Amino acid sequence: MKALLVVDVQNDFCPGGALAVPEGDKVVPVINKLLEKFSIVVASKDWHPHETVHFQKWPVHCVHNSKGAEFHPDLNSVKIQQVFLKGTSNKDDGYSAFEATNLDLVKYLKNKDVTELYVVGLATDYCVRASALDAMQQGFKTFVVRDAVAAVNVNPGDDQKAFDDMTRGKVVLITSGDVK
Ligand code: VGL
Ligand code: ZN
Repeated sequence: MKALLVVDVQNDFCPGGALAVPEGDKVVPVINKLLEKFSIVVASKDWHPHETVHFQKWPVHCVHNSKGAEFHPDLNSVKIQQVFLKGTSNKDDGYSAFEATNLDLVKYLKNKDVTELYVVGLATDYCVRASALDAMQQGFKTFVVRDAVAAVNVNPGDDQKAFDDMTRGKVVLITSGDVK
């Protein structure tokens, strides 16, 4: 079975949000089209407490239960079968969806006989990268859909660095047209 993992398509990571990814909202229509091609769809949410060491590196964003932590309003979120909450501790960043604390993502996917994971969303250079590398480590054949991700790019070229890291980690980079 294949599954789609939608990473952190939340208001705070989109233009106008507290930690906006340039053109972060451009991934939304691409993801909405991809949603139709999967029978198993899960999503992660960055879901921080009010105070966390994470906010020493980043502006305050995606505080649990806030407007900024909601999915982008145009994301077809009715297709999402389970949400995984991460970054919930006040002691670490929790970038990877596999660090979710409400449910175990590996167990959830393996229970549904998922062997191939397609990763999309925000941000390429943090949570997408960390989630894709963890997925490979956990034994999933892992794909990242290049036109369905966008990067923060704190430093120019961070997106390319992330793609290089993922390729080195045996993650396969594809475009949305490649998904059957
Ligand atoms: C993320 C920076 C801080 C992400 C989360 O979702 O990629 N980036 N927190
Ligand atoms: Zn965060």
